[in-house]
Amino acid sequence: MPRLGLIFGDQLNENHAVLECLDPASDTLLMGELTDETSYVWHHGKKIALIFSAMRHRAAELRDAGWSVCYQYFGQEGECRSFTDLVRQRLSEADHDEIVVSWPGEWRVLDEVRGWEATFGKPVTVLPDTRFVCPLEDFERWADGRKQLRMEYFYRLMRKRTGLLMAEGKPSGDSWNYDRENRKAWRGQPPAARPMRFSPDQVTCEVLALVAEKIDSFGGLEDFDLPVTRGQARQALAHFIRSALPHFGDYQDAMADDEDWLFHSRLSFSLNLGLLDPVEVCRAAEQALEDDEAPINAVEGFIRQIIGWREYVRGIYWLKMPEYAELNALDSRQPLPEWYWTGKTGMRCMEKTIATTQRHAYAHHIQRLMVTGNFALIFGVLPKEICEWYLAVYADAYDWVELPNTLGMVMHADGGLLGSKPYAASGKYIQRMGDYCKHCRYKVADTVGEKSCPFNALYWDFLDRNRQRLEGNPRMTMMYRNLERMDEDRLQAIRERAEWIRENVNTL
Ligand code: FAD
Ligand code: DLZ
Ligand code: SF4
Repeated sequence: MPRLGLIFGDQLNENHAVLECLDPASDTLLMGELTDETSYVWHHGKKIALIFSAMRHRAAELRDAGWSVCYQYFGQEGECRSFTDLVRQRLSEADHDEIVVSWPGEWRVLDEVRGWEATFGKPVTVLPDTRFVCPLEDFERWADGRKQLRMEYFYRLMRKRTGLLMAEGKPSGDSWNYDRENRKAWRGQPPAARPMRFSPDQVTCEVLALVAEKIDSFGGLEDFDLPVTRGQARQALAHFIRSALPHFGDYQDAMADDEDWLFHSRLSFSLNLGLLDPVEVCRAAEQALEDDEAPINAVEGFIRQIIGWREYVRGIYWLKMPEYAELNALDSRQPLPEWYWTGKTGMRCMEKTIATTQRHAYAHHIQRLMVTGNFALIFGVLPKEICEWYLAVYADAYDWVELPNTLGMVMHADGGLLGSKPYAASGKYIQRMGDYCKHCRYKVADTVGEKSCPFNALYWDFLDRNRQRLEGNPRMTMMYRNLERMDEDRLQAIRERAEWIRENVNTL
């Protein structure tokens, strides 16, 4: 009897395990645009449009390749809200003796899939998710018995496994990591790279109209320009390698008031939909090094983000879920300030980062980490609320990658499992790495007083409040030494300013 293969909307990869296991001559593929998936957070409209358009294009490609694809359009007749409803509906129309999926990108969905044998009385096979370099069992084996998990050591293993930037068993250039060279501020030169833009075709125009009309979503839909097929994603990759990679390393940590992308790749959208393969992306960067088109600090830095951080956060997610989502090691309890959703704040760095987010469903890593993330950390936002925000507003956001980055890397709510120290910083860091402060109503040089930069008092207050938890961390010794030098009157004034900010945060 024929089998049923469910393709999740973010698993559009050509090497999908279900496609390798099923037979187009006898089996059916199932895909669906589902109300529950569009509403479990208040997603950005461009994120939903991207996923729907990419799904529709992929379904057409699969049909062209000879597959029978059963595709549920959003709002199509029938009460089909969830993946479970989708499978139930299909089984009511045709008989299948087995359901086959690939490991989903969210624990929530895996939990749902695990109930299907009982619900439908059919065997359910969960195949590996082939969008990643490191199988989950290998990550578990690597993590097993280690006192401390550190990305750097995992990354070296991935370098050896893939052979990327390796020469005769040694790292190319004799160093594993060139991060020290990647911390320049950007002062307008070289000109920022322009990402490749794709005009919406008819399919994308239809989903944009659908989202505008039928789905309550965050952010704007104007100027949608994202790649929605593998062909377009490959063009975007080639464009990035040519135009931005050479400077990616130097300005990786930079921020700029009037530049949304700088030298970032904007490839996370396509990588996380399976339109690009991580190793293919890294090989393209490696080739640029071999061709003398990009320096090693850029190429190594870029590859580290993909086979290092991206694989590492996914490994941590599956190693620790579902308990991970509940952690709150710093006991952060503040509600998320309202202007995270509206962008209406006088703090220029926040206003600009949120405006970029509203416009593009994108902000680059340093904006996510050191602006919106840093504020949430030092202000003490409840992890659940800030995680929900990040999961909603970015078009590359899925639980496997958003949660460890937000809860672990930004909020330190896992007590240091993912990263060795919280990335807490005052306004001085934001000033050093960009030019927002020049345009801000607050004074970055001041720590107390009505006009003082809110990041400053919150930063010292964060260190003070978390002294017991963080003081012993060797990577924070300098920070605590500076706090120690502060006299009690000054510290008291800072505490009062921080308290005022907490009580009046929505007016900032
Ligand atoms: P580039 O700067 O060009 O980097 C190249 C690639 O490296 C990215 O496309 C991405 O695939 C990978 N990468 C870089 N850093 C990370 C990282 N920390 N974790 C995983 N992959 C990484 N990334 C997501 O893909 N989805 C998310 O939901 C997401 N949420 C984040 C939340 C917070 C609080 C923070 C601090 C980071 C988050 N990131 C997330 C990581 C990173 O910010 C984005 O991957 C990156 O900004 C995407 O833009 P880009 O493609 O231009 O990246
Ligand atoms: C994020 C998302 C959205 C908005 N919509 C859909 C959808 O309609 N259909 C679908 O199959 N997937 C969607 N997704 C992605 C899922 O939420 C989920 O992250 C993955 O399918 C799990 O791999
Ligand atoms: Fe941000 Fe403070 Fe600088 Fe204003 S002064 S842009 S709030 S860091």
